[in-house]
Amino acid sequence: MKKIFLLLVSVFVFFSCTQTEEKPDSVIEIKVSKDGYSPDNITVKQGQVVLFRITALDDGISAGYGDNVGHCFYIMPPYDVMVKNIKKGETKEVKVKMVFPGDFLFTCPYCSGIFPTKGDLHVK
Ligand SMILES: [Cu+2]
Repeated sequence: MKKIFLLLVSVFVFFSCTQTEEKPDSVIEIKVSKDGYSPDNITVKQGQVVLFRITALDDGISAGYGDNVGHCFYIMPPYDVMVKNIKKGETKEVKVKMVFPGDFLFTCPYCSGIFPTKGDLHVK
């Protein structure tokens, strides 16, 4: 039982260490709208700290889901980085340490079922 707890704690620490306050090595500007993300194909170097700056050009599905407005920038696990509620004209930032190599999807959980708000992130 104790082992399982320790495993869960270490998994949590492991996952949450991708978001960082370290100085970024590079900055990537992304626009998101009903037409999707631009760029929607991004390659970064493993081990670098990347500052993602995401600007919403529209409000997406807008007032459909209560407090959920605008678009999101969600990098799927193991990164599991979520930037929520980026409203039209707004820019939000997140710094991510690119610890895991491979190909990952980023998406907007609010509207990716309706609009092509999906992109590929390659960590090499
Ligand atoms: Cu969206």
